[in-house]
Amino acid sequence: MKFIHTSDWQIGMTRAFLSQEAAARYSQARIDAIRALGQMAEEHGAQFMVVAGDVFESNQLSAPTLSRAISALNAVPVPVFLLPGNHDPLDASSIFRSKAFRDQAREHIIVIADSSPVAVPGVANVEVVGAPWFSKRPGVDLCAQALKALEPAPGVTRILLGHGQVDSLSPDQAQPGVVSQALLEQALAEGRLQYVALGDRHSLTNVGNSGRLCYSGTPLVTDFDEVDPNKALLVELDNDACTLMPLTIGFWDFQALQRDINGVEDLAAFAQTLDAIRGQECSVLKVGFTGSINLALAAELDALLEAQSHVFASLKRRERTTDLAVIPDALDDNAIALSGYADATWKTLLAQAATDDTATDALRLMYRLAGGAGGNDTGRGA
Ligand SMILES: [Mn+2]
Repeated sequence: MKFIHTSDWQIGMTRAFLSQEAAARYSQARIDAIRALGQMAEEHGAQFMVVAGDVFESNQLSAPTLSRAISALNAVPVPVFLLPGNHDPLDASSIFRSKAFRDQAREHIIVIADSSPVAVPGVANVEVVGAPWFSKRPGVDLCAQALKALEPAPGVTRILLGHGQVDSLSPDQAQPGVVSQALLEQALAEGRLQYVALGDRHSLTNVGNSGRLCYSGTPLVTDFDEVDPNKALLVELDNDACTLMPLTIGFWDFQALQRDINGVEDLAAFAQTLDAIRGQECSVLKVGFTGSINLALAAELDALLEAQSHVFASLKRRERTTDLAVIPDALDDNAIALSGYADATWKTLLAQAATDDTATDALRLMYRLAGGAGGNDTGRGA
């Protein structure tokens, strides 16, 4: 028996660092991921799919986004179990209870509304047991609660669908909703469950040593700190064996880089790094710079970032980790020809630059405006 374990689709998620154009493509990519998952199910002979929470970014989604997501869901050729998570809890305003959802979602889209076992349509002796979130802050371990109420069913393969951080990985174990890893492992060892499909961590994570307790991670990257995003898991349960196969779904990439720039070679190497990135239009970069450069190089760096920012989905300077000293030198003086008032201003600013960052910024601007080496609008190759 095979199925696909996925989670954290976060349909409708927006990211502030994306331009309007990139944001539209990113939103569409989240919906395309649903279609890709459906294709994977077909390709690998998976009989159903479980989505372990945070299907939607929130319970308030625009009508077009919701309709497009449901349309993609409807096209998945196998039954799909949706678990409400912390982003889309099954509360009074739940998106799963909305008229739009109920009207449009087809019968094979199954929302887990409580923890009673649900038979998988068309698959004999397989049940999904879910631990849905009913609010954004549960007061108990919902997985433990679902297990407690579970009657034994010999001969039935059971998959628990849960959402939240397990205690062994949680930064805050005092949170009442934290999931007990030991209880889940015990249920697996006793044969009460055959697999636990978790959501909430956006990185693919195998928890503990059972080989049956996993976070699938998000099928499309959502943040810079995710270790193994863009994945889903193909799970095969066969008698006593559980085989996991990671599937690559999304192809967006978020990277935080750090660069030390002290001369033209460093800048050239950085430009090469940018050039070598594949799928630039789906790549989000934030770059922190350290080092010490003159005005000419600062102008070239500005120009490079500006030109490349049109190619990437997002390319931004990471202010928090940037500590780049711009120190005007003799080369800068020689590179531009100023006279009269401009020259006097330049010299005044130069004198202040050692102790005043604003003076340095003004010098950078003057340098660019005066067309100093490479300081025209396109910069490189000038
Ligand atoms: Mn999530």
